[in-house]
Amino acid sequence: MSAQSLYPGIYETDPEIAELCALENERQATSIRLIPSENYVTSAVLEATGSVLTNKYSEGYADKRYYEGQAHIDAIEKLAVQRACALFGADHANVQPYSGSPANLAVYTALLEPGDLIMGLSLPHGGHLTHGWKVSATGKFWTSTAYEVDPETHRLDYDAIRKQALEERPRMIVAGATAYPRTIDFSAFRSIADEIGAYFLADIAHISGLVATGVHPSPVPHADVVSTTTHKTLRGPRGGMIMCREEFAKAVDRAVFPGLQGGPHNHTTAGLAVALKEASTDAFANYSRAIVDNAKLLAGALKDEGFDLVTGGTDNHLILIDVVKTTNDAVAGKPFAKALDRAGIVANYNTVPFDQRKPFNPSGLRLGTPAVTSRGMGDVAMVFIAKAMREVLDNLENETVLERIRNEVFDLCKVFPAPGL
Ligand code: DSN
Repeated sequence: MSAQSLYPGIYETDPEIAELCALENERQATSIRLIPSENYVTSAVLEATGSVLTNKYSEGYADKRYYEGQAHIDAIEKLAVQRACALFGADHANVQPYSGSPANLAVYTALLEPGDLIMGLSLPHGGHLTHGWKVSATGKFWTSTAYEVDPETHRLDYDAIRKQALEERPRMIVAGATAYPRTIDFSAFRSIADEIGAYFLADIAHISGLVATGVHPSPVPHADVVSTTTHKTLRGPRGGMIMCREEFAKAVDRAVFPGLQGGPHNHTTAGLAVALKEASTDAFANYSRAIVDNAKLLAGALKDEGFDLVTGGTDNHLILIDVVKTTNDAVAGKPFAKALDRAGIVANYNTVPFDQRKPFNPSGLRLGTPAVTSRGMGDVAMVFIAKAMREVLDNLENETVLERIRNEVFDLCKVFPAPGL
């Protein structure tokens, strides 16, 4: 569709931006999106995020605002909070964080003193910048130490984490990951935190949709605080959310506003409320199960094609390929990701545990199934993807082969239209 028909309002004012939006729409419609942190929101979520709510300032919380005219905004935020608490079984939810990084910053601001020790999963082992990594503000304003995955299995080793925690005595232990393909045992983290009197934060950004539907065990009964983004497996708008026990509610709310943020993005809050309603349906529970089924199918098909997978497979939505190991050192993650992109398959290069290479040109490739599952793709598509990825790996510089695969991807995408586009 033309930019003019897709975005008539933008087109009238700014055809250049309308064209770029239309091109992005086309790219999302016609490529296989395997970045595990991305998804397609529904038209309902899109409408909410594009609504007039973007016009309103609402510093404060429902019934306690610093601006007038909040009748409808308060109702929307209350619904989002109620739906979050009901869906996750949480005492309290703050739906105002602008995204996952501000959410984590707010948790540390709420519960820690500057300089306190945070212990999170090492970034190159699958953690996140905001779990105390040194280049992040969370590693500058607080001190930090990182636990790693087991050198043999590449899985979390709870005995080793416990031993390190007893030695280093962090004030907060963080569980959660951006590149860990296995189930996380949140109760084990709770026991470790209890032994040393530490707070326990579970960052479920990647898996919150799976947690909401019981497809991954929930940290809510175990963690003091649970943070998440809202746009990954949860399939909501770009945003963040914090859930916590009642005893931490005031501190968390104060840290978000006025501690770190100004007015909440009300259009995002409305989109989140809609997404949380969608996530409470049977259809969404089926969708979550299908994400994991597809990930397991894709992992099996990739192994059949000779790919080396970190931990040998997956329990969740995410797969990490060791490209360097797969190719006996011939190809790294970045050139593979770039060739895949030219063939219409979009993933991202990523470190693998104990990577000998630098993060900007690492050994691995990270992929996931939330977005393709939103399109309704299943077993046949997963086998197609694995075979196509093998062909790309064997033909990195062969533009004729990449172009043929690009056309096959295009045809497959036509059979599985993406929601919201
Ligand atoms: N950028 C997100 C991801 O891709 O996992 C984490 O913040």
